[in-house]
Amino acid sequence: MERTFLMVKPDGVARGLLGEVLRRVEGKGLKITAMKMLRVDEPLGKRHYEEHREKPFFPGLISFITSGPSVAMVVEGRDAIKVMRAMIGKTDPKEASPGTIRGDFGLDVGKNIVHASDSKSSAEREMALYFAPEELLTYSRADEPWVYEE
Ligand code: IDP
Ligand code: MG
Repeated sequence: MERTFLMVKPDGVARGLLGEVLRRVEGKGLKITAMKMLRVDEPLGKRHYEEHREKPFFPGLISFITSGPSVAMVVEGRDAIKVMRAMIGKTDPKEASPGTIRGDFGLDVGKNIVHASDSKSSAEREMALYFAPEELLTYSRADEPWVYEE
């Protein structure tokens, strides 16, 4: 099993898309093993997006991510990183396929609703930014035998 970090960003929360995102994650068979609502502050936002520090959109990205509450999650399942990236769709919602979260609900790259880790190393880094190890819970979903072949 693999873990990834997923966040519904301030636009997703403000637009009432939290339930929609959770429904898709749960429906896929993925397991939410940690979740919290928080308002990302500037230091945390800058650490989260540190790889983009030199990009022209960085200041706008930081003011957006700190503009209201977000919901941070750890999502677990087989190939969770790749699966979750496929479910959110391309960064620019105009290019994201219909059926993906960004493709179904977004129009602008600066308001693309969700974040999901793009690799094992970013997943580890991002989970640690938002959650203490003891906040990651272990439990079984009743449908696991019907989601996985073995
Ligand atoms: P990702 O969220 O699909 O991993 P990244 O390239 O890592 O995409 O960019 C991080 C976030 O920065 C994007 O989700 C988006 O909110 C924002 N962003 C990326 N490129 C642009 C841009 O060209 N203009 C404005 N915002 C951008
Ligand atoms: Mg990224």
